Amino acid sequence: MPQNNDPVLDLHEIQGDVLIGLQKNFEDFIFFKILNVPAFKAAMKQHVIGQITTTHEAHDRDQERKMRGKATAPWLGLNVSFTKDGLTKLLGPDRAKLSASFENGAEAASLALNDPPPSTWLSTFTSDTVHGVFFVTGPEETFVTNHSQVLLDHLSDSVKVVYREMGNVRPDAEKGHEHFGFLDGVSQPGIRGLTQRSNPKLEPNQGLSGQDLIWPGEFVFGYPGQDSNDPVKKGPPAMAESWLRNGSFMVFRRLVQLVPEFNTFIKEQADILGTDSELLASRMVGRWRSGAPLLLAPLQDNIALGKDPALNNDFEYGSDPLQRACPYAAHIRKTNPRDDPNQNKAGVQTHRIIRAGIPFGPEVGQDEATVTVRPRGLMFVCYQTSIEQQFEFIQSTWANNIDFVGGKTRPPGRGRGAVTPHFDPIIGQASAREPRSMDEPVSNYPAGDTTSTLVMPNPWVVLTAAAYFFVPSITALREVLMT
Ligand code: N7H
Repeated sequence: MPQNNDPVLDLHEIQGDVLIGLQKNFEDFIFFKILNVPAFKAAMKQHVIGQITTTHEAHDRDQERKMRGKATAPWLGLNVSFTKDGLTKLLGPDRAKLSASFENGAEAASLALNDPPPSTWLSTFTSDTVHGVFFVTGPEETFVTNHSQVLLDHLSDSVKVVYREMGNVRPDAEKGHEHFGFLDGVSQPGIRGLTQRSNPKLEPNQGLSGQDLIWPGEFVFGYPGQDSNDPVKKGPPAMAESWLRNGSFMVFRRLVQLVPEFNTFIKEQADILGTDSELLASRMVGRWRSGAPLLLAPLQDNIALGKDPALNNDFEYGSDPLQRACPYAAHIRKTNPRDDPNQNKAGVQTHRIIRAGIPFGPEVGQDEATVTVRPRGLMFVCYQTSIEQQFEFIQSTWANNIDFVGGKTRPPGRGRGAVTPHFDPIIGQASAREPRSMDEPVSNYPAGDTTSTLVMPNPWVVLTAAAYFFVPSITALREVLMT
């Protein structure tokens, strides 16, 4: 809750998935096209807007769950957002344009992001214009599908469902882990005005230890963002028309994960490189499967550390200048280089995102020892106020850029040449699908002298659908979009 000079957020206005995340074991993604605008607007006003889960509700539910250790009710979550074509459908062709990336859309961005071409994406997803998406979430699948059906009944033939898919958290001990087996949702930016400080006196600029507090304008329109020269100070709010206030941009990417192929590759390469396969996989991610960061557990997993939110983000990269603990190319070091001495920390804080994805697809079956038979992966969702400076920047300027993070040299005795970290091995994409590399897969912790390279002929994360959305505030829905 707000302290000191924190901004006051309109929690009743911001949709619940943006800053907190809807509580979800199952999430129905309903991508729709609007067929009848007046009927759609009438149904939204009469039946849907009042049901949308706000940040206030999502926050209360989270607090309740933390206090009791479990949910008190089968919580239903509902959010809605619109593509550029959806906004044009609702506001007319003369509507004011939002940012260039949003207006150009994910298909146009695919070339610059080295994505597989849209012609290879799921044909149902690309079969018609997507105007918007509903997220319907809950604790059980039938609960969610029943509520989705009520929603679709209300909207009746004012919409056509273009594509629909159910995301589901993984079962039992794998709950919270993505399909490669790593704990997900560990590092999220803290939000000034929302995230509670665990140690306000000693760490006034952190939520939990190591969780930097970020000004909310990085994620929601209408509030101050980060100052790009000072990691603590507020900067200007993202420029926006007044009706965008309390809204956000959402990036959706359906990422297939080739799990048997990933596991087979890791085992083979560990043998070839003479290293442990679990250590190799962790060096590609930057954390062990438990969530324990390599910066704090460089050589073996520490399960207690992995699951402790008070500890599992309490690290920076300044203490690891030679990538001995964690490779420069590791997924979490590429996508958030934190205080890396070759970066300006304040600048890094202007490229943060809030992630809110969920896995999709079944567990790996016995018939899938080496090759994927049934698709599975991540319904990746992230929130920001600049798609250019946040999601796209992370993907193209950091993950896909073989020279990032730059300015590194080998330790004395191993040559003085510059280090090329190469690709983020998890999400980095090469322009012509050529094999990707990663520097220093073999650990040199605490003082080894091995120069090694991992060559990855094929990606294990494959984009199969993508779209950019605007997530309006409750008032914008009522007073601007549905009038
Ligand atoms: Fe990543 N993975 O299993 O390897 N991610 N990610 N991601 N990711 C993170 O901190 C993964 C993807 C970020 O602040 C963890 O929650 C997989 C995209 C960022 O320290 C794990 C896929 C983008 C962070 C994974 C995938 C990002 C992060 C560690 C795709 C943006 C936080 C747990 C299938 C372009 C970094 C955690 C920080 C963490 C995995 C996608 C970004 C385990 C499998 C597309 C910013």
